[in-house]
Amino acid sequence: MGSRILGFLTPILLLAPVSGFAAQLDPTDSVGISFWVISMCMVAATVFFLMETLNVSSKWRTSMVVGALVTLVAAVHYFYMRDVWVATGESPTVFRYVDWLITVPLQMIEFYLILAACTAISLGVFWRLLVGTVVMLMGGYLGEAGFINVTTGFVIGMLGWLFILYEIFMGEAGKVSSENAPESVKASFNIMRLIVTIGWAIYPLGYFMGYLAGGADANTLNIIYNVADVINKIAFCLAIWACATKESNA
Ligand SMILES: *C/C=C(C)/C=C/C=C(C)/C=C/C1=C(C)CCCC1(C)C
Repeated sequence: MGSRILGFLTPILLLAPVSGFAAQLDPTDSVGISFWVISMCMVAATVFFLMETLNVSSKWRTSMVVGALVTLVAAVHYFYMRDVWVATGESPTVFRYVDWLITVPLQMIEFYLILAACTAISLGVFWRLLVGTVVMLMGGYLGEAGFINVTTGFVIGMLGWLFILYEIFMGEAGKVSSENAPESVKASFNIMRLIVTIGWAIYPLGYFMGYLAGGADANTLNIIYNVADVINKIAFCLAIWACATKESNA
């Protein structure tokens, strides 16, 4: 099983960096370097989560595999975004949003999956979190790409985010976690929603600084988004790994 996964994964992981070797990375380009370093973190995290899938009991495997997909999809986007940045010096906004549109819903599914692995929960949790995510990201994208007014985009994005926060603190997901989940799952759920509250706040702050408060330069905005991504993806999935491992050994 383990060797089958690795045999399948290795070519993908090798192809991704190779496909991104087109432009020369300047050693003084700190934004370019941050894209590079984060690509490596995402690859390492992917291998880790996939291998750890073998150590958890079967009902926790889906959560672990979805976590690995988050970092895998992000790794491939980071290779490509680095290349866009190095070749053009411009922000890879479209690819950032394509990445978010795939990875953020996958992360939201995790709230549903970790609760479903240990207790009864309705599919409504999954759908509400998905709707909140799509509204949040579409608002942000339409604003950043210039299709709608930047302030309108910001407001729509904030409403989507608040809707997600409501669901995980006061809605069904929050209630089921605090009332029915075992301690280790509750602890991970709390860390994950802290990430969604504090870690995620970095993005609207970046958007606000970049487009509304007179403008941050592309360097700053990309560094902010990059640092946020590495924490919000890898630490988020590590929280899932922590409860999956604990519950499997219990
Ligand atoms: C791995 C990538 C993640 C976790 C990306 C998360 C992105 C956000 C939480 C973006 C939020 C935004 C708002 C809340 C309002 C303004 C527009 C956005 C899209 C930057």
